[in-house]
Amino acid sequence: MTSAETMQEFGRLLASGSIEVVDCSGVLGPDTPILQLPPDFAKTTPKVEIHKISEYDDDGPFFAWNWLKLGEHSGTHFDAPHHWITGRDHADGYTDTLDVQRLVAPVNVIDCSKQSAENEDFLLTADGVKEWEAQHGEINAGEWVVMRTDWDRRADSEADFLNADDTGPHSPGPTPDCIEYLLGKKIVGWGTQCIGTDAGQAGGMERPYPAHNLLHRDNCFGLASLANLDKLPAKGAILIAAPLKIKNGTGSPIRALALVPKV
Ligand code: 23J
Ligand code: MN
Repeated sequence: MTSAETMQEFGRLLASGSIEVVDCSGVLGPDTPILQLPPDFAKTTPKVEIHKISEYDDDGPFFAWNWLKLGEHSGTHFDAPHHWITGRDHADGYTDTLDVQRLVAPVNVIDCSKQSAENEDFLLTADGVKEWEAQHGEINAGEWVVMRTDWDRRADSEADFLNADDTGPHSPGPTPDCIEYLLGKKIVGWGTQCIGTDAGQAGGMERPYPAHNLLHRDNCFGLASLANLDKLPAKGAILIAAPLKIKNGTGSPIRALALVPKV
């Protein structure tokens, strides 16, 4: 089949619902959990604000619209390579310069929901990924890899979502060897359902913040606060994760969409 024929069939399958579009974003609003940095960082991302301009009233009799106060790294969002110091020299590492061809790609969904329910500090290792590959097939170059933890079920409570105590945040994530292994496979990016791409306790790892440090070093992308990964197959879906084209942007909220074969 030519790509034109495949595309035509693909369009038919989408229109008929044989391919389902699954929404992998959470709701973005004033209740969206926001990353808390240690107190030594005075400047941080504010809560999302939605300000009404008009809604069919004196300020706009036949139109409704809002303006937003919104951090780049708020809610379901994209981390561009320039977000981290290790990625600072990639000219195509900003939201407005990155290669959009990379944003639409097959997605590997590694189900860690059971382990994460048992242990809120669960870490996915390279060996864990290899076990998953033995069961579901190899992860290939140019693909997304996402860690399913069902953490999106906590997203309507910032306290549960951040899950912090005196020892800091507790949420699942990858080990350094996990990210190194995936980068060796030439993935396009790594995503999680938690507040960031790294585990809550990643600051104390032997190589701190491995997802941020290593992914962006290699010009790869991060996705955080993904939703509905329980509705995706382990393999076989295509993920579209596209940031706004913010000038010199380091990230952006996204509407992450997965195309899932149903029949
Ligand atoms: C800024 C500083 C540290 C971290 C982060 C942002 C994120 O997790 C993020 O949203 O990219 S760890
Ligand atoms: Mn981010």
